Amino acid sequence: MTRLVLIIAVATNLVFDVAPASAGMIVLDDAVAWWRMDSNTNDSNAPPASNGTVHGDVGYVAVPGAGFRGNNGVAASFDGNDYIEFATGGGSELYGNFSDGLTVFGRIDPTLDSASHGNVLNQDGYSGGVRCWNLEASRTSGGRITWRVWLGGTSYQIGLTGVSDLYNQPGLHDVVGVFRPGAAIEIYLDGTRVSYRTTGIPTYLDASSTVPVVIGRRAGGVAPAYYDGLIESAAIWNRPLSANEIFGLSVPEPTTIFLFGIGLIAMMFQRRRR
Ligand SMILES: [Ca+2]
Ligand SMILES: [Ca+2]
Ligand SMILES: [Ca+2]
Repeated sequence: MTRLVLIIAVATNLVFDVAPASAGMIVLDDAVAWWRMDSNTNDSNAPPASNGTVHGDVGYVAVPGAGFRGNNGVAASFDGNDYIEFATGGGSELYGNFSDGLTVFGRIDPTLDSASHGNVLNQDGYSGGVRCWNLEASRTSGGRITWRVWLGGTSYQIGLTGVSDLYNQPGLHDVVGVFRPGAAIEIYLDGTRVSYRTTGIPTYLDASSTVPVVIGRRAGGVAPAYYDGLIESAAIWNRPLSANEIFGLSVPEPTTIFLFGIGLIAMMFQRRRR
C-alpha cells in the first residue's frame, strides 16, 4: 500500500514539479491553436500556424504567475481600439461547424473600461453577418462572462452574472467556453464549471468562410464591442475538453506543494519500513 502511494505520489510530482508548467501545458499543447501572447500573436501549436494580424497597438506587459500553467509572465494589453484577426479560408483549423465540439479559452484580466460586450475571442459577424460563437467579458451586469454559440441564426446563449464579477477580482482569470454537440454548452471559471445549459443544444454550429476569428473585438457588424484589458494567452480546441482537462488548465499552484508534501511523507514511510 505504501509502495503504491509512493509510486503515485512520485509520478504525480514528476508531472507537477519537474516541469512546473506542464499540468496546463499538456492540455494547451493539444489545442489546434495556442496564442501565448508573450511578444507577438503567433500560434505556438504549429504547423499549421494560425498567426494573427494586429490592428491597432497591442502592447505587452509583465503579469504575475510566470512558470505555471503555460504562463511566461507576459500578457497582451488592449485599450479599447485594438484587435487581432485570423485569416479566413478553406482548410483553416480555426473554422468549421464544429460537429466534434469546440472549446475556447482565454486567461484574462478585463478592466472597467471594457465595452458593454468586450469580445475576448469570437467568430461573430453580429448584425448583418453570420454569427458562429463568441466568448465575452462584458461590462453589462458587472463583468459577467458570456459564451454563445449559434445555429440557423438562433442564439443558444448562457451567461454568468453576479458572483463572479471579474472587474472586482484583480489578476488573471481562466475563462473557458465549451460546446458539447447535442449535449451541453458550459462556462468554466478558473477550472470550475460555473454555468451550463443542456436543453436545445445543436449537433453542429453555423460556419462561415468569410467572417474571421478575432481576438479583442467582434469580427464584424455595426458594433465592434472592443475588449479592454489584458489577455495572457488564448486557445481553441476543435473538441470539447473534459472537466478534468479544464481543471488541468487552471490547476492552483498550492496543489503542487500539496502533492510534493504527499510524496515526501510517502518516501519517509517507505524508508522507515526498511
Ligand atoms: Ca495550429
Ligand atoms: Ca490601442
Ligand atoms: Ca503570455
